[in-house]
Amino acid sequence: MSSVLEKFIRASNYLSAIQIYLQDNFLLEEPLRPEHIKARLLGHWGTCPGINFTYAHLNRAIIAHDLEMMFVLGPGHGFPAIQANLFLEGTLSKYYPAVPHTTSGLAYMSKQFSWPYGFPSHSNPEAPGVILEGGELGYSLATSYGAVLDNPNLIAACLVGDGEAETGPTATAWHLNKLLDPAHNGAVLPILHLNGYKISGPTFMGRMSDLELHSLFYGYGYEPYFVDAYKEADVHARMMQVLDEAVEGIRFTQHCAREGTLRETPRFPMIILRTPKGWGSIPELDGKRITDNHYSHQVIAEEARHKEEHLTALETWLRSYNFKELFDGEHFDDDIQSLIPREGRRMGDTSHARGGEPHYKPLILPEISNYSSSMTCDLDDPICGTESSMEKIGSYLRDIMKENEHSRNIRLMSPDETYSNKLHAVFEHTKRAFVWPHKEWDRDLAWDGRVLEMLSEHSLQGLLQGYVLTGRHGLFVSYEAFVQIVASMTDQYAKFLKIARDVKWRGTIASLNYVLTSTGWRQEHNGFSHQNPGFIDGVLQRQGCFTNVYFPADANTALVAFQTMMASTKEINVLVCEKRPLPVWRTLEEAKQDVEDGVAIWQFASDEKPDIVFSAAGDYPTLEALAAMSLVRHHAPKVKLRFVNITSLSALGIGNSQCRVLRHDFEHYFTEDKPVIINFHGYPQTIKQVLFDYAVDARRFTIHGYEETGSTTTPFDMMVRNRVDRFHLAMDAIAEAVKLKLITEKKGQGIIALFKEELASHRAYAIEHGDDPTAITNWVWEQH
Ligand SMILES: Cc1ncc(C[n+]2csc(CCOP(=O)(O)OP(=O)(O)O)c2C)c(N)n1
Ligand SMILES: [Mg+2]
Repeated sequence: MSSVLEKFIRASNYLSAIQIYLQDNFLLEEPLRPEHIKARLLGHWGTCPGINFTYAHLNRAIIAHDLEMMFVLGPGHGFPAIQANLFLEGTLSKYYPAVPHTTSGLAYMSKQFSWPYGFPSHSNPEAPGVILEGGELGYSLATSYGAVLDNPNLIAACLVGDGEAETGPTATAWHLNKLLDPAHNGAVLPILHLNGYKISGPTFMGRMSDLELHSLFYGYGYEPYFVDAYKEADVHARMMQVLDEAVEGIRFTQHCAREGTLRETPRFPMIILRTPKGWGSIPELDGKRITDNHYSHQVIAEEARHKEEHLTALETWLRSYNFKELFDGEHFDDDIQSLIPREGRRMGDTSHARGGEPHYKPLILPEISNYSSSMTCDLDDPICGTESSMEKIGSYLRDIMKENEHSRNIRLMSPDETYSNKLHAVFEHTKRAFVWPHKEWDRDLAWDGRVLEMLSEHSLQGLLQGYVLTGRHGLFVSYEAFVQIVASMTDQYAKFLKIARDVKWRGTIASLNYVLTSTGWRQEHNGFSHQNPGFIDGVLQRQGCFTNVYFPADANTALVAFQTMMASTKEINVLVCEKRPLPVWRTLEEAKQDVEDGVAIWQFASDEKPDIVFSAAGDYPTLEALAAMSLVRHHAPKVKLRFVNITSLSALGIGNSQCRVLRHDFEHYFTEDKPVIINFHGYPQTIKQVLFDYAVDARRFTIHGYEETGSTTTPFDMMVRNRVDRFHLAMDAIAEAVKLKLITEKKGQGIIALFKEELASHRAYAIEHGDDPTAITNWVWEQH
């Protein structure tokens, strides 16, 4: 068997290498000449031999044990190796008929690699079997754990680079075994690839001894198996033995868990694979050690087009694979063919990586009319008590989980905040997954729980990506300020999604949904560090109509927006709402319309033919804007006002990406020429950039928002300091009324002086009593 594996790996190494170098003479039928070499040599060689070694051995194990396996590659720069294996197993030809399993296909694949308008240099959504680009390193392990959740028969073989293993996200993801109940989930087989180097130096783990590594990973709860290409007389025999034992170990643990006889903490295997970086290529060049050194990371013999010595080294290396012996121009050697798993079992062709049927099923979503706020009032009286958006979402989520229990296809990810973010209703139905020892006094823990809590936003994001990309549903609930930790992961996911949306054979997947709560406006008790609305900016920067940010003003609207997000597909959605009870302004029917349109004139607060328009996005900003309107109406009753609520923004502007265009013209809401005072949940710049495409005369817009001013203070003072409070907004309106000659300058100055006094007395009260005056906290809307 070793010789069979050796042939397969020889073929995949050759196919990987020629992608990086050759634009002609692909089978080396002639002596290698400079013109056969690409003008720009772009790609990464060093990692490929270890990937090829692993892939071939996994193929053998798949066939021997009839495994349902997917391959998740951490160092996505090793894409030539992935592509070579997709070619060998026939998957590339299946998805890309332009690349037949012949010399012409091989030539096409080689030439088009890292070529303008050809194949990218890194793993990418256009490649079958891929659910992670691995351009930004660190996410393979968490993504793999996400993929195997609720997929009891799936094994995700995850190759982690030793450089990648130095990243924070990877370091924390080793702990994800503690969330994985073997009775109901599949398994991750981590393969830590110690090729000893990253781009330009040694890796820490590469220089750790076997004892140190064993202690570390045993401590994390794994059973480490070593495969050391430096030491083994027959490294293939060793890898086969290790893989067989690993598969048996996984199956035994799963079997015991599934028949109810597993009593102790499960311990899954992992493989620590030591290989020389650039294994089997050019030993030395220009007096430098290339193989088994960081110099093999990218392109080696990079001057092959210009320097005789490099060309010769390259040719000697490529010919060392003796590819002709393995491929006759039409067919691969029988031994190679024998290592290709049967249809349906090939890693590149795994249905799990495609979304759609049979893995994706839309959620059964309960009818939201059952969750209407306890309305005691009719439409003329819009204040129908107060309610917490998050508690309402919690009840709804509990029922979604109930309704879909038989499908086991929804998960909640939260960094230790399910209770504090008021989603505790879900614990009436499910628990928090926790497989390591429990204490009697622990609450809401179970081996099998739909809620995944871990104080690692990176791990949760990776889990969610893996879960969603394999056809299931989930949401990530976070403190608003700390979701920034994964902003870059979200960007990377958005890039993947942008391309994946246009790949025909990628089926439906659910949207990636975030709920951001414990928002900055009510983090006055935790202070400045907890005040950061910046995550939405990155999301709104994503070009294309697949990102939405919802700012529900009340609990009814939050519920409608939440349902919309959970029903949507192939998008990234962010819902921003507070967890404390706030006034309910909208009936469910109105809320539905607001969410559908993304923007609405709230009639109950609006006059005919307004002189000034107030607008707000967000729950507290809406409350303050409405309170400001009351102040203006009280002090300057002749000034006519309108209130426009902005329920969502997308990369396209106001409204969600489903709307694409507003139901009415921009001017229908914001008038043609009246002053508009906007109170925004996030940074004022965010709304300014959105307005750029609409507003002909930007000078009529005044924007209030988070001005990066915060501290430990009272809730109202938090808003005053950022000028999003009712008095600052009302002062702006009074100043506008003076400019419009609706009130005299003297009257205006008098009102503004009064508001300033109010602010000063509020401040004095807060300093004396440590709280806001009840006139502020108990304010309710009175219909004018
Ligand atoms: C988060 C992140 N930081 C930096 C880089 C730049 N980079 C690309 S490859 C690489 C080295 C990777 O080393 P390793 O994981 O050991 O991969 P391999 O040796 O298998 O090529 C680095 C630092 C990156 N891609 N992602
Ligand atoms: Mg490495």
